[in-house]
Amino acid sequence: MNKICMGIWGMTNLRDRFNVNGFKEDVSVLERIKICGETDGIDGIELHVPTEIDEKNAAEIEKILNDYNLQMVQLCGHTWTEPQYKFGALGDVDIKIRQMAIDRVKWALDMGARFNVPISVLWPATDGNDFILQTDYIALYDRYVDSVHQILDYLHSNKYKTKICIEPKPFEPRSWIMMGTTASALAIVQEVNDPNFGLNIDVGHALIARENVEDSFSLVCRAKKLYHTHWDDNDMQADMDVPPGCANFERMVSMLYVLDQTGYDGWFGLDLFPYRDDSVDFMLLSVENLRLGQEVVQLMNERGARDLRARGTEGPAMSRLIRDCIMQVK
Ligand SMILES: [Mn+2]
Repeated sequence: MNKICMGIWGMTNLRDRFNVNGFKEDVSVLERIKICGETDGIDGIELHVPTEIDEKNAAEIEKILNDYNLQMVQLCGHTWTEPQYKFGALGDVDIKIRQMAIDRVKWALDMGARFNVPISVLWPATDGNDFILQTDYIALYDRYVDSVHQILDYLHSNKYKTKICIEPKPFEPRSWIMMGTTASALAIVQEVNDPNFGLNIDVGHALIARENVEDSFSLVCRAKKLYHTHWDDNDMQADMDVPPGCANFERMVSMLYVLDQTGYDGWFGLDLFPYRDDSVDFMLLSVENLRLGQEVVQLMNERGARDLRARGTEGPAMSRLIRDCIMQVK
């Protein structure tokens, strides 16, 4: 069964632009990791260099991970929270800023190797545009791909096993972010064509891009490039990062169905932002919903979903099957 891990960035006081103080209290990084360890169903964590881990606290984090038998699953170089990255990072026009971003990702790979981290995400948060014709996208893609090649050269020269994953998101913090959809990220992944370079589909990002998520998961799995997943949900208006299944339970089942069909054996990462609510409750609800969804898929398989679907004509019958399986496993 796919293991579940939690992004610790969402487990503290969270600010938004209308309340820069947040509604909660800050929780230290070490405390957040302990809380993950104490939460049923959570087997790993995800975090950023250097905002959540650096050389100063790495030994303490290592001890907590061992104490709670937690795995560090994803370690990401933070390249969007400092002034130099306001107009871009791995794709920035300024070669010095681009180099800083590359070095930041290399730092995440070095630190990740110490923890045998399987995944490192690249999120092109600020590589994009706010104004019409502000950014030359052709040049941006050239620079970004060049940075990716430098990172992969470093990875291979150090014999790191980490898989680097692009995580597409259409907008926020920029009006538009480059490679904003699953298919456009896959185009770049296939251009680069490296076994250690693939995708992390963040379900909420695909939903605000109004993607047909069954199609997106199928496309990436068909290309054998789905290396990681981020689960969360929203009403397809904004990336609210509520627990998976809260807004689109049947859609969640459809994605789990495709992952079962294609044999995805990677992690389910939780990328949650409980601005107002309890982060443990968010994690528990996520675990409940994902496991319930997987049970629904198993029951659907037992009841002939694959044959029904292969016909391509059985819409109402499939809808009844999904409904009945959801009702039965509850
Ligand atoms: Mn994410």
